[in-house]
Amino acid sequence: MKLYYSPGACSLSPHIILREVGIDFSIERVDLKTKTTEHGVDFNTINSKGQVPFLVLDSGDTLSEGAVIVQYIADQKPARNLIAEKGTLQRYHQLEMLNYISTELHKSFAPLFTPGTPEEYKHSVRTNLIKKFAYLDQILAQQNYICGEHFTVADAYLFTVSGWNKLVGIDISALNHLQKYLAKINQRPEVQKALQIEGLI
Ligand SMILES: N[C@@H](CCC(=O)N[C@@H](CS)C(=O)NCC(=O)O)C(=O)O
Repeated sequence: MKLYYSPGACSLSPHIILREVGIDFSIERVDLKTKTTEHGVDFNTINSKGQVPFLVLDSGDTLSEGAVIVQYIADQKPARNLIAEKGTLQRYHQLEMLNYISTELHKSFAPLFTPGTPEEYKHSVRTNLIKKFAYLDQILAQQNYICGEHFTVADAYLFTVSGWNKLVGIDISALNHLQKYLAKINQRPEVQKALQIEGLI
């Protein structure tokens, strides 16, 4: 399969999960400003949403939406335990967290990356995001990973969006449990490889 990505964007989450499951895959970088892939193809002709992540399966079928892509990838190698078995309550709790990260965190960052967003609005967005990260910090005070005691797809997604804080002037340094957790995720060999390949370290 092939993942279209942009360095440090939300596509880092499925990139990490592809590495963690140890599946055969390739990646192709997309310049989101020009909507051109590294091979010079108009990305809109590949994904009419014009967004990463975008996964092309070996069958030619495609998947978009990061929170869904990571489920698909994790389900290819259930033994890796990156997502709970289908139909279990644990699985729904993990989906609950993926959805929270997607709707309450990921999309809230958008105005902070958009040129021309009024400063007053940015201030309220930052305040709102700090509250959401503080909520997650409290969860991480009780457990080692965001969905329990082992690494799951939700951790790759939370690690990815948490990395945007420093880019948009949000200070989460006081959230000690979150800080400790992010340092732990950052040390995972496959996370380090994904960061290196995307040119982020
Ligand atoms: N709903 C999509 C949103 C993906 C998304 O926001 N991708 C961003 C990068 S983090 C992007 O491609 N932005 C360029 C654009 O929207 O034109 C998902 O959850 O995967």
